[in-house]
This record gives sequence, C-alpha cells and structure tokens, in this order.
Amino acid sequence: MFLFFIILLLIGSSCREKEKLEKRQQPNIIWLMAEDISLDLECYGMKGVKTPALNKMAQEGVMFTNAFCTNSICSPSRSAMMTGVHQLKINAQHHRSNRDVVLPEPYKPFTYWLREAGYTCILGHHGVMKKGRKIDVNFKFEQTGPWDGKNRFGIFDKLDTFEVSDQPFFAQIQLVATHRGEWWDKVREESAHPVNPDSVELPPYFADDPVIRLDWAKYLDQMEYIDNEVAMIFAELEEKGMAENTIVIFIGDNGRCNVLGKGYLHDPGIHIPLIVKWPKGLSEGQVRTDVVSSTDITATILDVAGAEMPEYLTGKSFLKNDFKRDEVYAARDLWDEIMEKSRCVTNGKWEYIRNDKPEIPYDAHQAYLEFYRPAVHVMRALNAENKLNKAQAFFFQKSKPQEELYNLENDPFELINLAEDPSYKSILDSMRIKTQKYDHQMEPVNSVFHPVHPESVDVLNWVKKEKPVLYEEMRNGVEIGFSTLAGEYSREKSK
Ligand SMILES: [Ca+2]
Repeated sequence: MFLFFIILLLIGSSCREKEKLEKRQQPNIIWLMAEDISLDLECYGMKGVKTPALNKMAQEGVMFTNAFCTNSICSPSRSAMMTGVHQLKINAQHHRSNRDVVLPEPYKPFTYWLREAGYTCILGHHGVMKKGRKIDVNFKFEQTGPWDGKNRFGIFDKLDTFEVSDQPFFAQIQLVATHRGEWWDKVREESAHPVNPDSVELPPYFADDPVIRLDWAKYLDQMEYIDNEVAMIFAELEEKGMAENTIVIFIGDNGRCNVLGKGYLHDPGIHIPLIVKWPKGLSEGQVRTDVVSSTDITATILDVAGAEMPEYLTGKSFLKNDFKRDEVYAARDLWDEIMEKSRCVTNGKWEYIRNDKPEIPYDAHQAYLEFYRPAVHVMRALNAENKLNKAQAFFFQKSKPQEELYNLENDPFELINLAEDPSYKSILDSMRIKTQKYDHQMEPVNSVFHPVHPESVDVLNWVKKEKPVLYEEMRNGVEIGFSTLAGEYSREKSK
C-alpha cells in the first residue's frame, strides 16, 4: 500500500514537472501598441525619421506591409483587438460608448483565454511615457482583477513590470507619445536630433507649408521617442534572459492623426505597421505582403500561447500555414459629436469606401480635432483663397462622394477616385458586394447605444468665447494645448 502511494506521488510529481516544463516553453508575448501611426517608420521607407530599434526588429523578424485595423479610431479598433472579434459584431463600434454595458456572451477579452492557458497578463510598463496603461475599449471593463463577465470585469493581472517569475506572460504596453498631446513640443525640444522639417516628405494631398512641415517633423520626433522605448524593452528582455523565447509584436492602433488619417477609412487611417520578432519561433528578415487584420494578431497570440481559440473569433492566426485573408473590412461611425457611417474593404491593391452619410464633409469641424490638426487650419484658409490644387482641396469638399474606389498599386495616395470611371465597373461591383456581405456578417449582436458626452465641444465653445487670442492662434496652426484648456474649463465650470 505504502509503495503504491509512493508510485502515485512520483507519477503526480512527474506530471507536475512536465506541466511546469511545458509552461516554461510557452513563449512570453509582448504587444507594443503605438498610438495613431501609419507606415511612418524608417523601415517602411518614411523620409526624415530614424528608427534604429524598429529597423532592427524588422531585420531580425517579420515585417508586414499590408496590415489594417478595423476602425480608424482608438476605442473601436482596440475593442476588436481586445476580443479578436470585429467591433461591429460586438457592438463596440461607436467611440467612447457602452462603457457601462456588459460584453454579451459568449465574447470575452482575449486575456481570459490566455489566463486559462496559464499566462500572467500584464498591462503597461514603468519605463514608457505615462506607463502605457491605456485600454480604451467600448464595453464594461476594469484594468486589473478577475473576469467573469457578470460581476467582475478585470482584463489584466498586474501592472507595469514583467519578471522571470511571471512566465509565461503576456504584456500589453501602449506607446502613447505618437498620440497628439502637449508633450510633442517637449519631446522635440529634448531630442538630440530633432527631425528637420526640410527633410520630410509630405503626401501630395497636403499643402507644402512651413507650419505643416513643422507639424509633420514633430510627429516624426515622437516616432523616434517610441523607437527608444522599443529599444529599452528589448534591452530588458536580454538582461532578464528572456529574449529568445519572447514574441514581441509592434503595431499601431489606428492611423496617423492628420488629414485623411485617423478617423477616415482612407489608407492612412487604417493601414498600420506590424512587426513581429520571435528568435526561437520565426526566421529573421522576412517581409510579408499578404493582407492581415488587427484581429488576426489577437488570434495569433492565442495560437502561439496554446490557448483556446473560441469559435467566435473573426481573426485568424497568421502564423498557421494555411492562413489566408482576402481583405480587411473596416468601419467608422461615431467620434465625439460627429455621427458618421462609412464602410470599406481593402485588399492592399484595391480599396473601396462606401460613405453612407455623404452629406457630412471630411472636414467636419469636429471640436476635438480643431485643437489637433494644424494642417487643417492652414489648408482651410488656403482653400478659402482658392490656393489648393485638386488633390489638396479634396478634403475640403462640401460633401463626400457616395462611393470611392482606389488602385493602391498605381495610386498609393488615393488621388483618383475610380468609382466614377465606368471602365472600373466590374471591380467596383465586386468590392461593393463584398462590403455588403461583411455588413451582413458583422451585424451587431444588439443595438444598445450609450455614448459619452464629448467634452471637447464645450471646451471649444468656451475657448472661442473666453480665449479669443488663443483661438486665433489655433486657427493659424498653433497647438494651443487641449488638455490644459480642458482642465481650466472644468475648474471654471465647477466654481
Ligand atoms: Ca489611437
């Protein structure tokens, strides 16, 4: 009898050893999510910027050239990535809405499945700007703690540090510097090599103006700042002996915050950088041109973690041999006070956009963006004086075309709308039908709509009335500091 127990104990402990060993072999995963960036890194060919850490990451890993997010604004895009499901399906499409609404069954944040597979889920990092803890999803959530989807809504287990003892771990670290904010000037001032405005190359739909060049250079300064943060994360992995078996994924959450970028379904709004490095699991120096959706990243993480991949995922693992995605379907609706409705399908070669609210112009005078788009102010004034060419004036039309079709291979800046050209009728028809098919597939599970009041509208009205000098500066392309003014406004209001 005694011997029997000893044998059982030995079997038990060897199972536990095996479990421990398997656990150790599960890779760690770090997801570096940079804010509001298009393919504006040196390794993607952007002029005037130096991104050595990301270049190295691309050289030693896999660089994707056709990755797209599913909405061109933070919170819907992040909601899709956090669940692996298109944000329309889970009714998380409207920016900053439904924060009090429970994610409907069977959907869960993907960290739920990672935790089930034994992962420690970590949010943020002590060494990056503002600690990189942004979650910003459109369903009820808490930063840390357990998740049962009924009473407990925690998405992560801990904050700010990844340690050897956390293995296997998943860490999601936000790189916020590239988001427009009052730190842009400071980052530039403190940069040892501020980007020279004369060395930048503006897309042809921008007016070539010194204010716009400087703004673009400042944006690239932020790119260099996050590049240093990426280098710091890699150095820490080396130092802690975890570099070999940690997958690092670098991605943008939506496109650059500028004309036809963030908030628009045009290529700069949804086309995002994606670089993956995993010394133990991926051969280096690959460039992949196949089409990837941001929700595929979620699925890929679950796949490499050996976690359950629920049926409901709309993303697919791009590390599986049979991975194939024909196109990405993206959508834009509410952003603050502007209720839009646009849908698009892109396959990297062709992009089709359907504007269901053509009466809302691209330049919708959205309050928040008034604070953060120097180029729009400058070009609006030039447009009023008839000083913009056709490509530049496109953004300032009084309404939008109902449909847009672009050939990205021949026309990467999307200057020629082929939807109006009868010789492209067959491709237009096929893209239109695909979009309708996705409209149907991604029909939301419910229609609950609890938007948050956009404070920026009140702040802008207050600035117009109480700070006319600052308002005038803003209209000349100066960033007058939204957060500081919003703070001042709320103090005034509470008096
Ligand atoms: Ca963002």
